[in-house]
Amino acid sequence: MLQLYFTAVAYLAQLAAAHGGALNYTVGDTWYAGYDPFGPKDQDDAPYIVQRKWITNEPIFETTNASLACNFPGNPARAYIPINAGENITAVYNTWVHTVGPMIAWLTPCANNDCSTFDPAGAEWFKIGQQGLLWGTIEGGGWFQKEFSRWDGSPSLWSERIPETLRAGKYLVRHEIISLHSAHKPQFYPECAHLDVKGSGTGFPTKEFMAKIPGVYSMDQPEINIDVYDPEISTKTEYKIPGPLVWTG
Ligand SMILES: *[C@@H]1O[C@H](CO)[C@@H](O)[C@H](O)[C@H]1NC(C)=O
Ligand SMILES: *[C@@H]1O[C@H](CO)[C@@H](O)[C@H](O)[C@H]1NC(C)=O
Ligand SMILES: *[C@@H]1O[C@H](CO)[C@@H](O)[C@H](O)[C@H]1NC(C)=O
Ligand SMILES: [Cu+2]
Repeated sequence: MLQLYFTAVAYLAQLAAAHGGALNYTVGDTWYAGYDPFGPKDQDDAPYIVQRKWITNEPIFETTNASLACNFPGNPARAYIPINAGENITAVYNTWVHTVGPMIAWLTPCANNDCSTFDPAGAEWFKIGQQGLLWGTIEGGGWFQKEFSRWDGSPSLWSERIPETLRAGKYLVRHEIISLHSAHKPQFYPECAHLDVKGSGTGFPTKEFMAKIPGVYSMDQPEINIDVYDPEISTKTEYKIPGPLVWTG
């Protein structure tokens, strides 16, 4: 009983912190370990962790923050997720608590084909998939962000396909949730992992699909600097996800 009590309290404390992020990844039936922001320090050198280091699950509030790329501090991982072009990468979350706003998956190629030395500052990213308002209105409708969460701590899954024609190489994949429940105070939750994309494709997106992060968002964009409770906005049934078009290969 006492044990249960403490577990419940710890769980509620975690909920009260009310944030989160991508914790693990899967490709098919294979699991890959993310960096646990509340886990032990020895993760930093762990040869099996595929995700860049992040040390708090607080959101990033500034569209200009350098940590918008790969969270804070964003140190490189040691491992890569092997994946064939055309396969799905699934990001695993748990108890995601926010309900309003889009989710976008991005890639950028690592310079010199080496993500362990790659600094994403100034990198050009492209979208491989995005999820927004599935049904209903902006304020109360079914955003993917709300619908994908299992709410009970069991894995909540978000899958996007690596474009089949994408040329092979090492890439960062960036999973981003943008939460818009605070008026005019967008919250960004990005995490990055290292990918080793295999395949015989030669495709690569052209310039109009590319964006810099930070850079792609600003408080001048009505989709970012938004009050979802404003009656002019709350009842709309469409939300345009900001940024370039998704590149599907
Ligand atoms: C993520 O993987 C770790 C082990 O690496 C595991 O302890 C944890 O439960 C996993 N998280 C989810 C949400 O599946
Ligand atoms: C950027 O975000 C990080 C992580 O949330 C935060 O610690 C830092 O203060 C922010 N930097 C700026 C310049 O706002
Ligand atoms: C792969 O991801 C796409 C895009 O989200 C989705 O439509 C499809 O159902 C996924 N396939 C599997 C097998 O998960
Ligand atoms: Cu939160």
